[in-house]
Amino acid sequence: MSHWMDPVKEIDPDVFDLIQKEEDRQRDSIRLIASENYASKAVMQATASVFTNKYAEGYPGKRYYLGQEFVDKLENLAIDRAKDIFGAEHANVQPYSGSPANLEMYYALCEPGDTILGMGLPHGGHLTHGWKVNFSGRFFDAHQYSVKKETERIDLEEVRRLALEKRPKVLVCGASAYPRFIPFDELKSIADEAGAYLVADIAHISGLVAAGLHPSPVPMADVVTSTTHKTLRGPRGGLILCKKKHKKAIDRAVFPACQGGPHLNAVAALCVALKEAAQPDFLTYQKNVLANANAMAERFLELGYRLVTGGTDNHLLLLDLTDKDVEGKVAAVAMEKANIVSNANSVPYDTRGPFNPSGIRIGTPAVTTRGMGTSEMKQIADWIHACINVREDDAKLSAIKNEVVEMCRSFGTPW
Ligand code: DSN
Repeated sequence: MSHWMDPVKEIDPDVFDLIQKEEDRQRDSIRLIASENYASKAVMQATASVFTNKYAEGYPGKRYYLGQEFVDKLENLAIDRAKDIFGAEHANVQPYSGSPANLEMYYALCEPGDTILGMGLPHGGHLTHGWKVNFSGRFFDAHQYSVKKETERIDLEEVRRLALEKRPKVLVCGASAYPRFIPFDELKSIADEAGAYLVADIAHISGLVAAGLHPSPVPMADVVTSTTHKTLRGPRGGLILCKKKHKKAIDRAVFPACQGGPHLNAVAALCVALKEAAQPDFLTYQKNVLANANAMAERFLELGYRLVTGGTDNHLLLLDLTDKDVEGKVAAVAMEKANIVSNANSVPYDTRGPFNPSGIRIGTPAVTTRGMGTSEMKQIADWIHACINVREDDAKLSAIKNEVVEMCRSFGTPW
């Protein structure tokens, strides 16, 4: 039987073998990593297009090499679609991914050594929001805010106190493991009071924002950064949106300051993804992402689990296993033996360390793309509960895996 990767098979059977095994893994497992998804075949094929062969340092109409007739049209199309869908004044579609996009944002807005303020990694923030082992924690005077112990919601009083005390150049918001809406309006007021730029990293929620199901920071933030492959369901890549007044600084920061030639194959695929995101069924998809996260949260609560913040407003939930006498990693490894793939994650004020945290982060973007609905979510929560209970019994985990594979296959191939 022919396979869409047959040319790879012919040239490099080793890589083909790994591609096929990864296809099988992605088809036969329940993928709950909140930052992952299944891009459409159209997106994947655009990623594999001849645009991978072209260099295009610069911007449309102002390149260093020739042969840019179609590249310029492509990049302008991506810029226009990104501006349209997010209602942004300017878009730069060249960032290689989310971390480079954040590096470029700091480059545009700050000088080395400037003060920045972001949410701490153990409280749901991201490495690039000023965490000490990251460039953002090393090259800037970085301070971190937290969530409130009692509510596990962003501690706006602490944000305000730190902002007024430290006077950051940039106040960064957005998260990798925060199950609630980000209060952009309140953060904007604090940024204004402290004289800081407000930056929103919407990598996780950009699909929800594009669909209008999560408040958008675009109207009030100076700069908005994102990846393109999470809820947005595009190719691996990054995106920066900003106010017109930051256009020049952002564009210069991306090229030539931090990057060389853009990955035009990724830009082509982003174009396709943004077109998909403008279709009515994208809104339905994002609504289902939320309904599925809610259904799973409800079932976990029925099963006696504690969820960080008690539930979810978005595509993810954080299961706190502190009082279950099982470590997050042990639970995640047991789940993987049953083909349920997630990641162990710190919970706020975790009593265990970052390599052995107390939580499991669960996201619904990928399973929703496969067409799974709220009844499957309840079944998945039951399987996770069972995996945790039989975590030391490989035979029982293997029996759950058989059921998981059967359910996954009943939803067909996701590409
Ligand atoms: N790795 C991403 C996530 O899982 O949230 C963040 O960069």
